[in-house]
Amino acid sequence: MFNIILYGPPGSGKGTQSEKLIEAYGLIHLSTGDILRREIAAATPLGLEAKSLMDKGNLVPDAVVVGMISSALDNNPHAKGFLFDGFPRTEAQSVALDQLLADKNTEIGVVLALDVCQKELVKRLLHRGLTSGRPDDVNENIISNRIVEYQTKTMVVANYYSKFDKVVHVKGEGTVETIFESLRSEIDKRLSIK
Ligand code: B4P
Repeated sequence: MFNIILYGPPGSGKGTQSEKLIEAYGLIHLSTGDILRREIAAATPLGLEAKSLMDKGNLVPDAVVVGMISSALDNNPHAKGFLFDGFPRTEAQSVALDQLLADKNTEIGVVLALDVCQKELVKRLLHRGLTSGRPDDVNENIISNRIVEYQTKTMVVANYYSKFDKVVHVKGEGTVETIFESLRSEIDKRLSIK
């Protein structure tokens, strides 16, 4: 099993690149943002709790997202590997994920970190906001709050995995195809030494 974390600030291209990576490597895509938005659309109690936080650009509680990921892992016992997109977003989520994977005798193979400057992030998200229908994409103050949440709570995730020599930085600016090729080359390097 080969498991990947696609890591980066809001708007760095995680969702975009995930679509291509799961197709290329036959991985199961686990996007906590997508799972939460499905819960919101279905108006479940979890979705209602998450909506008020997400609409403001705040993270939802660790226990909620860890529970969602735990169920998703249990529901896919024959997966070749998982692509985690937008998870983990705090150190507590990272520790919980490592434990969940260890319980299944597997681990994270690589953390691919997409580097994109803040000006470009805001531009992309506002542009997506024109059509996405996502309340967290339309307002520049909410986008700024998402970036602050990333800086204060999520940047530690890269430090955490750096201790295990698992983080690779990839330039997240340029065409979608060029970035995909860079990600692919980093994954293939790791797969060849497995
Ligand atoms: P997410 O759904 O993870 O949203 P995101 O950070 O905006 O990234 P996304 O993957 O959607 O965007 P992408 O960069 O691909 O999270 C939303 C919210 O859910 C969070 O704020 C939080 O409240 C909550 N949440 C989710 N997971 C959580 C967790 N683990 N813990 C707590 N809370 C959690 O793309 C952005 C735009 O850029 C797109 O329009 C795309 O077309 C464009 N783009 C991509 N690549 C490009 C390129 N190379 N050039 C130009 N544009 C590009």
